[in-house]
Amino acid sequence: MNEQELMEAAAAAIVAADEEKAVELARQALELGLDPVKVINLGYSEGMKQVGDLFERGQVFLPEVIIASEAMVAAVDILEEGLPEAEREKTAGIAVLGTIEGDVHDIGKGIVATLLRVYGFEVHDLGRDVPIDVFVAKVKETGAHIVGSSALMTTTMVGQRALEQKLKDAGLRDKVKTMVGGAVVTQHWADKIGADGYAEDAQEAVQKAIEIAETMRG
Ligand code: B1M
Repeated sequence: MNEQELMEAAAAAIVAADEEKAVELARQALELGLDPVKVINLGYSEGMKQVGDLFERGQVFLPEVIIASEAMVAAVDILEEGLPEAEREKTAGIAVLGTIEGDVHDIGKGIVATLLRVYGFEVHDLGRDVPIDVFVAKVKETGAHIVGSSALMTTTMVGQRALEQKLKDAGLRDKVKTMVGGAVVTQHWADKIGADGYAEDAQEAVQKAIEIAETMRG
């Protein structure tokens, strides 16, 4: 099986909500020496997108989406074993991350957290459905350079704007940079709410975070 075939099979395994196959393909990808991040982005995530489209069209239902996402999590767990060891010296910067209040989608945010750790960030992952005040309190407590929020729904992305405001209210907005992401979020939205960074996928999120952290060190 070549790289392209594996990507397609990985996407198909997610659409079929076939955890066993998804895991087997993740192991195969590592054996073939493929880039785990590329396999996640172009294989498994592509499958999740297709599941989302089928769900929107009423062709699959919530229980199937749940099983598909469990298959994705299991495959990502395997692929993460193929990532280089997280840098022991957490010198790249401090990042607070979470999925915004009212939103339980946390697979993508988890991948972003893992990659940031791999690239030497000290990451405080607050989990999902995180109240805005909890983000603000964690930024204050840790002296974070970056606070990143993930939103997957049009109803929850407004929380990212609320976060900008609450950071201002707490007098922290000039001390911390903000990053936003998640399926419904765009560069346009980031600009509109005054976020400092936006990334479409986890790899881009790391690049942006590194750039942002560098500007903060001066
Ligand atoms: Co739901 N869901 N879901 N769901 N779900 C979506 C988001 C939806 C688009 C599906 C659809 O209708 N097409 C839709 C939202 C519609 C909208 O608002 N526009 C939707 C809905 C409606 C819902 C419910 C309301 C359904 C219901 O109950 N009737 C409900 C919400 C409950 C709630 O949150 N309050 C719900 C529930 C669920 C499950 C629990 C079943 C499950 C989530 C499991 C979990 O996360 N633990 C689920 C899933 C799996 C999806 C889809 C199918 C896939 C999401 C995913 O994991 N993608 C999704 C469809 C879609 O996204 N097209 C959908 C893979 C993941 C790797 O990608 O998270 O985008 P993503 O992360 C990427 C990038 O976005 C980026 O990097 C990641 C890796 O490359 N990124 C960042 C993410 N965060 C970042 C942060 C950054 C930078 C980059 O900086 C800080």
